[in-house]
Amino acid sequence: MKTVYTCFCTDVIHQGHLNIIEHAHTYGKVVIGALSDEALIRYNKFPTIPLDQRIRLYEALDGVDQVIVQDSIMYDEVIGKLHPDYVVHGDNWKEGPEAAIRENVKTLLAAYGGELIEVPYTCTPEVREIDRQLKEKLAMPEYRRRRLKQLIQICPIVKAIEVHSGLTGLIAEKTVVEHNGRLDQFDAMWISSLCDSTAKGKPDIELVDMTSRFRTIDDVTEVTTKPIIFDGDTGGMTEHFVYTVRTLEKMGVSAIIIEDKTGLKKNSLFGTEVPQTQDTIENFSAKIRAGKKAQLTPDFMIIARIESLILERGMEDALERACAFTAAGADGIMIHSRKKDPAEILEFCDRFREADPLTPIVVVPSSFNTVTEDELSAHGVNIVIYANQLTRSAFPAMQKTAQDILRYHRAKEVDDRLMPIKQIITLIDEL
Ligand code: SPV
Ligand code: MG
Repeated sequence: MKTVYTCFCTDVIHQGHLNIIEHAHTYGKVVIGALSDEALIRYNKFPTIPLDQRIRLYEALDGVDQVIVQDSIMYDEVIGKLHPDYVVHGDNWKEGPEAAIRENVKTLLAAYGGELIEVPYTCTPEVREIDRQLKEKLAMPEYRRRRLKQLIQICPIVKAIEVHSGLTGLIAEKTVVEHNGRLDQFDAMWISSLCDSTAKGKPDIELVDMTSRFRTIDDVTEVTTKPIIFDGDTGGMTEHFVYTVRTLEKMGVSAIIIEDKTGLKKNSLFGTEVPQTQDTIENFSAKIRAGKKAQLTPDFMIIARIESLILERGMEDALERACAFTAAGADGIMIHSRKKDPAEILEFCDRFREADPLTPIVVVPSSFNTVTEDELSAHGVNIVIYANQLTRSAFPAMQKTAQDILRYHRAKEVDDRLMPIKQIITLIDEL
């Protein structure tokens, strides 16, 4: 009896999967791989049901002889263990990042004479409708809100990228790359006060009001499913902050980060070059407590951001605040620095982790950008936020295009570096 292997990364079985099983069954004993949660996430497919339920779902299908877990999107381990005579897959993986998985399977099979069988991908209106419904479900506030806490449990480090519009939201939602045999994508989105304000041509001083910030969130949630971390600046007056928490929660936002500053807020990356006042531990703790009391679901997170290193108040002050804010109910601590060297951030993380092994730590490596995700994770960091890189890459590109059109009195000279017209008119999917 020959062994036929196929890997499933779905929560819903449709005709396409049944076709694959039927086809596989004609070759021998059918073994299905259930892709693990961590691998599914890296592959940009967030699981809506737990792994054990997915396994039971696959086991119940006619023609399936065995279900095993596949821990990685690449097949090295599973093929090494199982040595299937055949691997069956839909033929829709010949382009884009998935092509690397196909190459991986072909190489592994070739080493011992196994065979890859590709069946035509089923693209009926029913299959498309199921995919659409699944996506809509993930975008609903209840699902989206709780997703950040789920990711913190599953991922070694949660990666968030700044977004400030529907378009940047789509980049965060859809960008997947293959690099060194791994697929990767962003797990979450950061609605930065700096970039949200900059996109509106305003300074980052809490001038863009909450109603306008909420509109940005609406634009992003309309076209995405990934969880949102909202930059709440100082959180404003406690009496206002409690309403902000309720509204964000209702919108499906997963977390707000508020910084322990008071008075006119300036961007942290100015450091001590401009006057900035840190709030007292007592006042800021009271704000956190009020926010926690106001929230209605267990999913929403209030994360306290500590500005002691930015304002050069020292490591001891930062650690004292971290413990106090956690005791006041903060669901996470963000520690910020504007030094190029990550040393003080890593020292904070190590020392906070000695005192508190669990409370999630968030960092924003804009200045200390040499540090890698693996290093941060090894020091106990749970969330890394790439806070402004999309805006900082787009602005110089747009500015140069504007300058060159003025310089040459036509657009021909800039055309080579532009997205083709065909691509821009088809970039946004229609329903
Ligand atoms: C933001 O992105 O708005 C932030 C991070 O608050 S920073 O700009 O580094 O202060
Ligand atoms: Mg900010």
